[in-house]
Amino acid sequence: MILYGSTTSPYVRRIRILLADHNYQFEAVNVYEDETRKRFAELTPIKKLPLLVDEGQTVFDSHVIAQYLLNKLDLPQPSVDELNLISVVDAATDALIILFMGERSGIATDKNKLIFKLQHERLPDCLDWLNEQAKKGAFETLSYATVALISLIDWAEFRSLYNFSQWPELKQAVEPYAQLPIVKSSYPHV
Ligand SMILES: N[C@@H](CCC(=O)N[C@@H](CS)C(=O)NCC(=O)O)C(=O)O
Repeated sequence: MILYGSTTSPYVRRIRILLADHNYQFEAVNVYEDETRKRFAELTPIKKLPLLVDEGQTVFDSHVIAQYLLNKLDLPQPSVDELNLISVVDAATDALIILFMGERSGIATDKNKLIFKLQHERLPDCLDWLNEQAKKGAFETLSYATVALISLIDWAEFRSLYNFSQWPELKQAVEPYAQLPIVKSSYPHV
């Protein structure tokens, strides 16, 4: 099993945590480097990380990879409520990726541009909703939704993209997992 990824991507980290106790090969790919992207394009037209190749089966997208692995490892599939949590974490993660890419492209990412305005509005709305779910105990086990939340918060803080202090229950929800070996060893780094 080969996981193509990076040591910073929040989507890749979800899969690394899911595969914590399993044998696999990790292939680091810098998708923003032209030559590497060209070679990566031979494996995937999407050219996004993560990508999994297992016994000749190529799997695109972290969600499909997660589903594939849960099946393969005989683990329970997430409930609709859990999938909703994941969708909202995704929306916040994607919003921050868009802002990050805007900054990396040298574009002002303030609310004067519709694309960035939408992300600036979406982020607090998603975090408010997740914070309410956290109060109801939604992240009390290390489910895949919790893994997604950990990956989002750590990545956003690592990249200095967002301050989560307005959402204390979210910070508290991920705190109990911070010292787990796989959570520590997969913490984003360049
Ligand atoms: N929906 C995708 C999102 C993956 C994603 O956005 N990956 C980023 C890294 S965090 C990427 O590869 N970006 C490269 C690009 O946009 O060209 C998934 O869940 O796998």
